[in-house]
Amino acid sequence: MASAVTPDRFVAPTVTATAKIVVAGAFGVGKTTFVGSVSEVPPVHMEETITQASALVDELDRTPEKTTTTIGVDFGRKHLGDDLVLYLFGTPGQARFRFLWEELIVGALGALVLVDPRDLDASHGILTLLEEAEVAYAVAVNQFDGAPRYPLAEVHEALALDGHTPLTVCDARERASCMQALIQLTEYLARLEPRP
Ligand SMILES: Nc1nc2c(ncn2[C@@H]2O[C@H](COP(=O)(O)OP(=O)(O)O)[C@@H](O)[C@H]2O)c(=O)[nH]1
Ligand SMILES: [Mg+2]
Repeated sequence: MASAVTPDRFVAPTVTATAKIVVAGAFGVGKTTFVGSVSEVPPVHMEETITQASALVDELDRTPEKTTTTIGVDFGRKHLGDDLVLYLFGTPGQARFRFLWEELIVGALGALVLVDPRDLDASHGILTLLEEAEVAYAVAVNQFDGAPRYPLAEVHEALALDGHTPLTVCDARERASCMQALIQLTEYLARLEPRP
């Protein structure tokens, strides 16, 4: 993207539209990592060290390397082309933070739902919430090292996605694949009826 303005500081003057995008998903699926990979501003994270009490309710066995759990939101920003800026908001996945992400999805153009192939079932709650709130979404499988590689058709079926819901694979640590997932979501949202 050619711009006279440094995108890490300012939004380019060519920008004519902004969109709020929610990066959603269950605990430990890679939301904070994803926002950090794509954001052109230092991502804002509100993290709190996992406590003994949280260890009882969060599923930590599959993410032993994870030492913090998000209690607030992740925030990032990314230009797409010259004219569009995405504002990314990561939502905490734990059910007890549902009140927070019900607030966060207000005004969102759409959501990218990250799923962990090792626990597809953990995503049903988030998908249901987005459907109830009528927030359009795409899904990206965050392909963790050593996790099973399911054919996308199987993931589509396991998550009971609608036929038109975009589904892709990414590595939340790797910018290019995250961008591909974001672009796929944005193109999908652009094809849907324009919102007021
Ligand atoms: N191997 C691998 N690890 C990842 C990937 N994405 C995230 N992680 C790690 O998984 C843990 C959970 O990620 P995090 O972004 O904090 O998840 P969140 O709870 O959804 O925000 C962290 O230790 C990440 O470094 C990935 O694509 N591959
Ligand atoms: Mg997080």
